[in-house]
Amino acid sequence: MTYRLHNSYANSAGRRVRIALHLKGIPFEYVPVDISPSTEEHLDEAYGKINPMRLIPSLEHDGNIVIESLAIIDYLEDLHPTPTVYPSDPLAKAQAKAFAMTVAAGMHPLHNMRVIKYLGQELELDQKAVAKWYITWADKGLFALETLVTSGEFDGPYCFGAQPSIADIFLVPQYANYQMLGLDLSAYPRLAAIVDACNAHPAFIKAAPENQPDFPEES
Ligand SMILES: N[C@@H](CCC(=O)N[C@@H](CS)C(=O)NCC(=O)O)C(=O)O
Repeated sequence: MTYRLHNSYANSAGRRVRIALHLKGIPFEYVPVDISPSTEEHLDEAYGKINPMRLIPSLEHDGNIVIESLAIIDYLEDLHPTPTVYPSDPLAKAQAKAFAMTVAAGMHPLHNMRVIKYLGQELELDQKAVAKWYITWADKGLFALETLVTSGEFDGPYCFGAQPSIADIFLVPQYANYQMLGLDLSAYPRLAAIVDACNAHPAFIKAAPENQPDFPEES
């Protein structure tokens, strides 16, 4: 019952799965996929047989493959329900899932490497236009996320209470991308406080890029 996670230290969707695996204390084999522009291993024929979208992560388990980070985490949740990554209250559960989906469906795809590359190389947008695209969709998404975590009645250091949930799992890698690119995040103080709390949690620390085996030494 070995889990093999195809991912990269630099892969934010893979980081979501790593956080879930560490929160649940599930051991797994780390299978690095080099997505750097000079290598693009994920576009290889061999990886295409694992993941037809040629995106990472992918999870191999008992000879089967599961793709898509949310589907992977739900699969792990079904097989290892404790500790859960979902709030027990049905409303909080729906809201935490909506938060995660806002990241996964409403934000991340618009910022993906292949999309940004397409805007520049195929549509020939200049750097300024591409940056405008990036910041526009980041700000709309971040505004929605900040609203989702401030409009409810949830206390605690995390998005929806005292325990990290699917919402925190999806927030941290996305927020880190924006931090890395130097976006102004000052309009989202609640998200900043949640990310600080998550970054002090052992599971999130273990899943961080710098703690992965393929993290470049001189990065
Ligand atoms: N919806 C997918 C997204 C996966 C994804 O977009 N992964 C990115 C890295 S974070 C990737 O493989 N990008 C390569 C590319 O854009 O060509 C999931 O949640 O697993």
